[in-house]
Amino acid sequence: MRRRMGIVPVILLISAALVGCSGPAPGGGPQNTPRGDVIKLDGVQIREYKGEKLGSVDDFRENSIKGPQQVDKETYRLRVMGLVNAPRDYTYSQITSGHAAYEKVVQLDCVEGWSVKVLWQGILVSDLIKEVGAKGSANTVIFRAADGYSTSLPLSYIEDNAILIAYRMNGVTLPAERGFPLQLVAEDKWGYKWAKWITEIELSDDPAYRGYWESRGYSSSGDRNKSSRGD
Ligand SMILES: Nc1nc2c(c(=O)[nH]1)N[C@H]1C(S)=C(S)[C@@H](COP(=O)(O)O)O[C@H]1N2
Ligand SMILES: [Mo]
Repeated sequence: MRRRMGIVPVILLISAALVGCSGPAPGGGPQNTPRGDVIKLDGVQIREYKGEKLGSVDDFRENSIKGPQQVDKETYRLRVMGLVNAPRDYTYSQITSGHAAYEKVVQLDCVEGWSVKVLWQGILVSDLIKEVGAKGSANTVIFRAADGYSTSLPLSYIEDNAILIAYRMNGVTLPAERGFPLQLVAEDKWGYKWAKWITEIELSDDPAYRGYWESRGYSSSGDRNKSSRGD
């Protein structure tokens, strides 16, 4: 399951899209994309998985509300709190080394009309929730991020679909542009549910909570087989 890369002394410089932020659609500003910016990776990406071709780290468009966040691995903490028995702060290595690792090929679809499918590697959000012990009244999981972004999903969706919080994609550590240290792999949901740079997971009893794009008119369910507007 787990792919250990060790320390790879090669730094791959890959060109990436540099995109203006805060457009009118989730991640949807004008794409003036002056290519030529680079994303540094700590290894060579896996580009095929069980016979299926994968997209690349630099196929995603960087159009986050405040641009890429630089999170310090040493001081980083992931707080899991809210309606739980024992709130906890996790260090980066407690997340990446202290839990069972899983991997899945999942496609992210942004409402702007672009999609990328890659291999995500990480841990189950529900494993963290088990550790802190959700109270019976908890039914909603709110994700907050280093840039002030937030989004939420039903607790049942997180548990029933073995939803991952990823620290690697295509076998390399998530770069800052892709949400280092952690991005939610919200499969079957529009891209705006895929919180990057996650710093806090709150267990809540408020299914009506609306995150950044949800409070700006985007669907709270965020199902990618439905319109991204409404509900
Ligand atoms: N913290 C944070 N997470 C975020 C966003 C953001 O602005 N801030 N944008 C979302 C949107 S709209 C999309 S489509 C995906 C895109 O991921 P990418 O920027 O890696 O392409 O991130 C999502 N996660
Ligand atoms: Mo998006």
